[in-house]
Amino acid sequence: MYDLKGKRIWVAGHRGMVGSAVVRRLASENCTVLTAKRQEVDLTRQADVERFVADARPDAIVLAAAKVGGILANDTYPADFLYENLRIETSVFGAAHTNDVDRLLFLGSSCIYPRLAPQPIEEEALLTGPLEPTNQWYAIAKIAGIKLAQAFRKQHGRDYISAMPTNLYGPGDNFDLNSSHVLPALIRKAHEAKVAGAPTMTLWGTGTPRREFLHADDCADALVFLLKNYSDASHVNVGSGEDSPILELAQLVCEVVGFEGEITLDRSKPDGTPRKLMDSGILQAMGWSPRILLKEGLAATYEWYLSSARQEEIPVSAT
Ligand code: GFB
Repeated sequence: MYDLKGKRIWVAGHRGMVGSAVVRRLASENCTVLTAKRQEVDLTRQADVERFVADARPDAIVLAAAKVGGILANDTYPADFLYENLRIETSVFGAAHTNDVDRLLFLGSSCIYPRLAPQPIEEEALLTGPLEPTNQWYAIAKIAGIKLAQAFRKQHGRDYISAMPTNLYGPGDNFDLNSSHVLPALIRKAHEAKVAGAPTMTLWGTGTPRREFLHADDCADALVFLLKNYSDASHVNVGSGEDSPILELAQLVCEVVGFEGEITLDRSKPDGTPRKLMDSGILQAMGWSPRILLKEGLAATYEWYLSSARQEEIPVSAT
């Protein structure tokens, strides 16, 4: 439907886990990938973004830039998550429209849905109930992004679309224990416990919440698929179709990393939403499905963590 051949595609947020995966994926398309240097373009500043878009003249934009973080960061820095994300969105959508960029793919998150949405969660569940309190700030910003895409489509006929990925993981993830999502945190904790010969590693919360995971490269593949094949107002879920309790995930991570100690629970930390398994039926019916199995993806991500840890001189072996 939308031929990428010869097109100039700006990937906003190209240094992040998803943005860098989209850049890798677009390398096999016959298009020109544009990126903006952080020192030159502050995506929260409308004037910077207007100037960049006017100079770079993209045909399409993939808006993968966002202030992101795990449950604790979301809960601790509500203003940053709401305000920075709203600013990025208004800057990029505004600059796209002003400069006549007619195609834009906005990236959201599964936390846009009500805390207790029926599972698996269909696209139609949006705005049918109260949000999960720990990440409502980020969720509101992402809902605003969906609405911006729909509003520019309705009022100005712009071909702006939105994709809602489930919880993502992969190379380039954030492994900082205070701000990361659960999988990178578990990889790091299991690794450090193994290296230290510690008897235990700690999991936040009760271990009972269920989460669905998708590898960033699968997500990027789905995004490029949507960019090429989808044009409608409704946002589209992007998931793997499988979820499991956090405690089981922790056990799988320990197996991959080779940590044989015990897992203990820190119940002072929040659980967040009890479950968020997406219904990705619309995307699958269009012909897309994920390829990377969780265990294989985790092993590759652990390898990536070890190689980047070596560069930062984090201990990687017990010697
Ligand atoms: O990935 P995560 O931080 O975010 O946490 P959410 C998922 C689950 O893993 C929660 C538990 O139940 C956590 O309590 N968990 C266990 C841990 N141990 C750890 C740990 O060491 N670190 C972390 N981070 N979690 C995020 C939202 O929600 O999901 C974002 O806050 C975004 O806004 C993202 O939507 C996709 O899945 O709860």
